[in-house]
Amino acid sequence: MLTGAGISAESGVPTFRGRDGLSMWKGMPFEVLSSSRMVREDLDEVWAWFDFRRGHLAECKPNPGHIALAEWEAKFDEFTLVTQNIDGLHRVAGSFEPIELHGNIHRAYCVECGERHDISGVPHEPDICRSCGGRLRPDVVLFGEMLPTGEFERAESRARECDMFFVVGTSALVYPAAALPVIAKQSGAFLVEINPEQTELSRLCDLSLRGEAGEILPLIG
Ligand code: BV8
Ligand code: ZN
Repeated sequence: MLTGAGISAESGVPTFRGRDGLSMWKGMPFEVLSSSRMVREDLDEVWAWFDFRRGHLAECKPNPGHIALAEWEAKFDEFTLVTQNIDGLHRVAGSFEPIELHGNIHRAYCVECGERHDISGVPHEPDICRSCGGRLRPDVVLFGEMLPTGEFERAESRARECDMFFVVGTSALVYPAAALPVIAKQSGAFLVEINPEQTELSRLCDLSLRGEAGEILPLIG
């Protein structure tokens, strides 16, 4: 499974590029706000953007789509959940150790020593690093940044081995995550897309289920 912002849409988490998308904030496109350059140039603004999103997320709960995937994990011997989402809702729904390619908005790390901190429940920029007093930044992969070492490689090897690959709620525009369904298909997997809209991937899919993840996933499992 590869999931994107669309699987959290029914939980009230705005997607990035859809109609209701959170593609702009304070007049800046999110690709600019969520970038390594912004962390270097204006970390205060990055925290304002992430604190705003964390505040909204505090009201969001997993939906039947997240819950169905947590149940699939228990049902199938071989099952891997890879997500581009940073909202942590797969974990709340009961998915065990999803591969979070883009990090997690409820964690931060120190810009000096790299120490990770859990910031769930901390509504604003957390205090200084408990180890070295350095400043923290969101533990999220921003545009122009490398993915967490080993995570993409783990996801890629599972994509090469799987019989079926589901791509749920993603516009498939962001790399290297968007390469995973292509790798799976090229390795012989049956590729299924679940998305109310057509995407870049649709023509490659063996099956495209046009609808909402929260409705379709509980019907399949
Ligand atoms: C990197 C965290 C290597 C931050 C995110 C030109 C060509 C190709 C690539 C590039 C390029 N220029 C730059 C790049 C690289 C860039 C990239 O891919 N850019 C794109 C925009 C072209 N990638 C990177 O920078 C990556 N790093 O390449 O490093 C490197 C590094 C240094 C030096 C050299 C090389 C890092 C990418 C990670 C960026 N971080 N998120 C944050 O959240 O603030 S990405 C961001 O987009 C989110 O994580 C999100 O998950 C992701 C993808 O978006 P989607 O999940 O697909 O969401 P979207 O809104 O787009 O679509 C929602 C879909 O759901 C829609 O299709 C909709 O129809 C559907 N939907 C709606 N409702 C439902 C639904 N589906 C089902 N049910 C519903 N109810
Ligand atoms: Zn530190």
